[in-house]
Formats: sequence, C-alpha cells, structure tokens
Amino acid sequence: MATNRTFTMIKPEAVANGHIGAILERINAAGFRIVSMKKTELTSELAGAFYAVHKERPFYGELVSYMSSGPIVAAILEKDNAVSDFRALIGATDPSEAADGTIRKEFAESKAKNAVHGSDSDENAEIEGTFFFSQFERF
Ligand code: IDP
Ligand code: MG
Repeated sequence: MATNRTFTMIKPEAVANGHIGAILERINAAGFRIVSMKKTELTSELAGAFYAVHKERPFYGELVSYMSSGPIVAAILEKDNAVSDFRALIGATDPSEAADGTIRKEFAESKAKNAVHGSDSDENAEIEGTFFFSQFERF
C-alpha cells in the first residue's frame, strides 16, 4: 500500500498567496487521489522534528522558522508510483532549476520558499503521513 502513496504539504508562502486551490487542481489533474488532507500550522518545535533529517544543514534554522511562519496544507496522496511521479510533478528544489510545467516552477518564490513538499521515498512517505494523520484519517 505504501508504495502507492506519498505525502505533501502546501507550504506557508503558497497558502498565504492564495494558491491552495490552483495547486490542488494540478495534483488532481495529474491523477492523484487525496487520501487525507488538512489545513494546519506547525509550531517551530514540530517543524524542527519534521525536518530533523536536515538538522546539520546550514539552512535548517531558516527552514524551521519558515515552515512554522503560517498555515500549511498537509495531505496524503495516492497513485501508482506516487513518490516518483509526485517529485516529477513538483520539480527541482530550486524553482530556477525546475522544469516548465512543474508546480514549483509556477508557484515557488525561491529555493527556500518553494511552494510544496514531496516525500523522497516510500519509507519517508509513510513516516511523514503518520506524523500528521492518525490511523483513522488514512484511508
Ligand atoms: P526537497 O524539498 O526538494 O526534497 P530538500 O533538499 O529535502 O529538498 O530540502 C528540504 C527543504 O529545505 C526544501 O524544500 C527547501 O524548502 C529547503 N531548502 C533546501 N535547500 C535549501 C537552501 O539551500 N537554502 C534554503 N532552503 C533550502
Ligand atoms: Mg526532501
């Protein structure tokens, strides 16, 4: 089951700029089913825990304060090859390197404020989905 699922967040600047609807349309048009979804907000403690894998990176502090700066939308998505197809849909981390037609190319402001998150593996999709959603919300 996990191999067909990924986890995403619409990040604070994309929510603040009114792009929730447009980004969800792109996700639906690409063939993803929304399994679970909620608008919520991370404390800096929760953002730090979510991104703990990046703790040693120079941008960690900036990332944690950015991701706790306002509301986000968190969702579990389902599709064949969900993880890799979703990474292709969102594009490169730095929007200046993202391919035309990708979500980050269209909506990201910068490498830090890059509009959306997408899990990088099936294992992390499972971990990240369960970070946000209880067992009663993942169906
Ligand atoms: P990804 O989101 O494309 O998987 P990661 O390398 O996992 O990229 O980095 C996680 C997040 O950290 C990025 O989406 C971006 O918001 C932020 N980030 C990554 N690299 C930089 C950087 O060099 N400067 C500032 N923020 C960065
Ligand atoms: Mg990543």
